[in-house]
Amino acid sequence: MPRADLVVVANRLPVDRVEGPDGEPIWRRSPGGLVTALEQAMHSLDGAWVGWGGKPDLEVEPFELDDTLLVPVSLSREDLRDYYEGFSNGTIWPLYHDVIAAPEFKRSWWDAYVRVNRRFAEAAAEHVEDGGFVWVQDYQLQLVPQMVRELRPDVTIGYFHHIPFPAYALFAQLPWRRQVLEGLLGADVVGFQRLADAGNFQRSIRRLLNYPTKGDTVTVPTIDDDPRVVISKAYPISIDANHFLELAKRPDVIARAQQLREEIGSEKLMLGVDRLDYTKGIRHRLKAYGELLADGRISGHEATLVQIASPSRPGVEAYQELRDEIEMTVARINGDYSTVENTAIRYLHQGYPREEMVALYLAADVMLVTALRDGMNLVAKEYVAVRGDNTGVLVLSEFAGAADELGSALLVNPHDIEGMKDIMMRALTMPPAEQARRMKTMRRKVFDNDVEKWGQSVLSDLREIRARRRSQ
Ligand code: GDG
Repeated sequence: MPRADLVVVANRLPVDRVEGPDGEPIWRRSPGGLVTALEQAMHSLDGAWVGWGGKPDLEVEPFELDDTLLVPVSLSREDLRDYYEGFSNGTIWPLYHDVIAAPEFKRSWWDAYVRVNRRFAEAAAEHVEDGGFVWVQDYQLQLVPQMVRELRPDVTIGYFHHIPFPAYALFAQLPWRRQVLEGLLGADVVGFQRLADAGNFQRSIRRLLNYPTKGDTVTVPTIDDDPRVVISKAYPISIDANHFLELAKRPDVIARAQQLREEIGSEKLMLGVDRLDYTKGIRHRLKAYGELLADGRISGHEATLVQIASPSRPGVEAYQELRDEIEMTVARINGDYSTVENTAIRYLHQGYPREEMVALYLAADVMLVTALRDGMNLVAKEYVAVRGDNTGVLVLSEFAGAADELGSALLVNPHDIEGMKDIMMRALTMPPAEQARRMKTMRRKVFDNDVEKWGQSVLSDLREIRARRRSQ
């Protein structure tokens, strides 16, 4: 059985199964932020990745791709319904995003979550070297750290939580709240996006488990009376800023940005890029823009809104309802305020290649990130990274993790529609000198703290823990 020094465990493998040139299925890399973050570590350490292959009932043996061992975990249609769409996206996602949508608590979903988490944990335990590292990613796998610890007490375990961790009063609703905390505390390092998330986690531990916490640490009692110290702190995730800047310098991307501007034709372009998700505040953004048009403060010719809403979780009911609502609102606003020559809102329910996204970022005078709650929000950082000439305005929700680092954006409370309208007007009329001053500060933050640094800081804490343990 092939084994690796570092095993990353994530819901999805970083590859897609597609049809090859002769019609046979092949694997193609689907590089996302996480892959980039871990690339260096994976190569220096000899890495493996455990995750679902993207198709139900796919039974495939572990295989090598670009020096990484990929270990597919098989999920049936029922697993996907109950563990993924059910417990992960119908219970945990809304509960952890401040119950913007109502979480459903179903025992059959929980049972599937336990069963599937065990499958991921077993695959990780089977493929990690003696004394190696296992690094678990995100809310779909909160029980995996504890399960791996039981199977392989010799390994050092990290967990990173990409979404918010809610306040105690909300977390306390979860019928399986103790099991989830114990699951996470199986890790040696539990990482969060914001300091506030780590604080919420520690408060829940004190209230529900009565374990002491101090600074970045939680002390977990053990039966042999040799308490284990778990680190829980913020490691704000980021992007590969240089990669985005490189794309933004490509002549074809620059030409595409100019073409977009010319064809759209309005004086100013405001842009929103989100997965179609109720946490992203798309409805609030549309409402504010629609009211600015209705009040006569702007016309569609003066400021167009381009909204990319990439398709997401179509199997979950709340997402189907949200899509209907957004599309109705867009149609109403366009019906009332577009002209034959000019469309007020260009709404696109499609996914695009990264080059097209960067061209849009370059074309946009104002980027609207108005999430009601968001772990970090990488779109905000991507916009900042590509603005090499220091022009452009970022409007950023104070409820997105990115607001902790990007305080020089125009911060908004997306629930305050009047406030948001004023901020949009301010963004549209901001003098170039102020744009440059704000953009420079934000760009420094994003380039100084890129995703490689994020990966390194988690891994260096894991290495330190392993070294300490070995010397004991
Ligand atoms: C979760 C947390 C946290 C979107 N549409 C297209 C496309 N994208 C890319 C963006 C960006 C990424 O997807 C979205 O990242 P976000 O951070 O905005 O949001 P989530 O998907 O909700 O991610 C979030 C993140 O995990 C990381 O920890 O920041 O808070 O919710 O990179 O550019 N990319 C392409 N075409 C699209 O149509 N190519």
